[in-house]
Amino acid sequence: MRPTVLLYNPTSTSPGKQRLPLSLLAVAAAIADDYDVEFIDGNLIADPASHIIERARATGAKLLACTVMPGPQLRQAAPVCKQVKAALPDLAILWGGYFPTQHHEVILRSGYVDYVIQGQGEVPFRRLVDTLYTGGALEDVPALGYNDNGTIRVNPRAPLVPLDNLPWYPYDRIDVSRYIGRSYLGDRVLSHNSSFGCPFACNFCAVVALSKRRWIPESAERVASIVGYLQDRWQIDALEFHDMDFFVSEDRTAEFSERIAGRGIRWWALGRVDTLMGYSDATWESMRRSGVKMIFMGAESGDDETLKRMNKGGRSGTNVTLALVERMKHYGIVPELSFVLGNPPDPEADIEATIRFIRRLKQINPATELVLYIYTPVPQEGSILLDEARRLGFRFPETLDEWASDEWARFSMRRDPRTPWFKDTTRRRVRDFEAVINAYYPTVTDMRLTGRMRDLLRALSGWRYRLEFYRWPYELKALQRLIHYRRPETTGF
Ligand code: B12
Repeated sequence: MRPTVLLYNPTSTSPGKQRLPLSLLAVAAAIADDYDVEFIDGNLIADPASHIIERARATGAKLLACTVMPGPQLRQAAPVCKQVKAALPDLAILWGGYFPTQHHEVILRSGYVDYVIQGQGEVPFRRLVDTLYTGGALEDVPALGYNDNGTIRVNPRAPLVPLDNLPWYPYDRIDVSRYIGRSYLGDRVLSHNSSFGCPFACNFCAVVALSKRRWIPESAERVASIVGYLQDRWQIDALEFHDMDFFVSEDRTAEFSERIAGRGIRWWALGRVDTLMGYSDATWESMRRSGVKMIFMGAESGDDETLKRMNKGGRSGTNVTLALVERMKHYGIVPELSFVLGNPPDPEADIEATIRFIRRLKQINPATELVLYIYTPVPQEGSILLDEARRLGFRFPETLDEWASDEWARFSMRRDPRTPWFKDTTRRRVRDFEAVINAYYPTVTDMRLTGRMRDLLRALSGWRYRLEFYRWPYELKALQRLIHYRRPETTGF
């Protein structure tokens, strides 16, 4: 009998919206030839703690490996792991992913998580599993953090491994059909991750700690084979790519687009404004033919000075964003732009500049989707935004239980973070503006909005939009609630 490793994906979204647990599939691939891997998904079961305890007893598993991002996942992972540790003190608990990469110290001092792995997970995970199941020294496991009798140690990371050298995800070990979703992209939508990392160092972004400015892609050929496999096996008609930046290499994008054209797959991915603006017309034309429907990009701010302070890098600038939304209109591909609002020290000025900018964007390309986040600091060496935040009284929680509280889960959702420099009136200004602009330009991705509802929303909000009077939009909020308005920023990314 092969030894078992339990893999736990804490809940991250509302029921019915679950996505393939890509992070765990990626690390499971590194051991699946030699170990039994059992996935436990908090999005699919009501009481993960009891389930984990039952499965650990039944299989004799020595390790529970858990992926954790801040927000709802952390909120479930912490109490569940605490309960599991109390019941089964000998079951080792490992956390990997975004949260443990940024906040290892607080996790390893909690008393209920034994290990963390930081950054790219596959190779360190394989080494740790072999060490725990067959013997070896913890010091030899790259990127591993552990509590050595009160001293927190973190081993140096290994070089990143090219994704083509890693095995495909072990799709046969989970019930993939439970993750096939429906969205504006299609009726049978799955997700994939085709690269790791991002070469830039924006100082509000959590990716930097994870990949340290490297980007390693799967080849276009392999990505296209995976798309073909998912289509043949599960009849998907659409795919979300959850890469940190899908589009870093124009050659790869062009080749991938050529390879999947004609398959009838609609797709969505994330990229940078300046990179995509640098693409040739020929590549854009191939992308259009290949079925890309929408591209998510961080526009971040309507103010060039703020973009500099964010260390956005490259050729970013508000003019580039304006030019790109115009270009995408030509190709019929929807730009989905996210903004990080309310940066210290002057969140009000920053927000007003961005509101004016968004009005210009919508005038050029009304189909542009908006995702309005509020700045929440992430630990990053040399980040002037974090330094500024600290100066203004910001502190990260000092215990894991505090991180898992309602207050800090809200912080991580980036809609109402309650940071010291951010007044409630400013938050209301953002949400009021959002209600008005979303009514005036209803999102194309909301499948429940009929033409008549769109007309009604537009008619009701017209006077406010024209007069730039966004306050107290109670009538619009009520109507939006009534028709279950889809807000992309709360459903994902
Ligand atoms: C898919 C995704 C989701 C999915 C969840 C999927 C799931 N697991 O169930 C959904 C859409 C539900 C989601 C939700 C949220 N997300 Co999210 N999400 C992502 C996204 C786009 C991709 C993650 C992914 O699967 N990547 C593919 C895998 C293969 O890569 P990976 O996760 O990095 O895993 C590697 C390593 O990290 C490591 N690793 C990861 N886990 C583990 C576990 C172990 C045991 C080991 C050893 C290693 C390991 O090894 C892996 C392989 O190398 C990332 C952004 C990004 N592109 O990374 C944001 C991201 C992680 N999300 C983020 C956030 C904040 C959220 C939200 C909490 C808030 C929000 N508004 O977006 C929401 C919650 C919404 C809600 N209503 O509940 C932030 C985290 C920010 C931070 N400070 O750390 C990110 C980074 C987006 C961003 N740029 O800001 N998300």
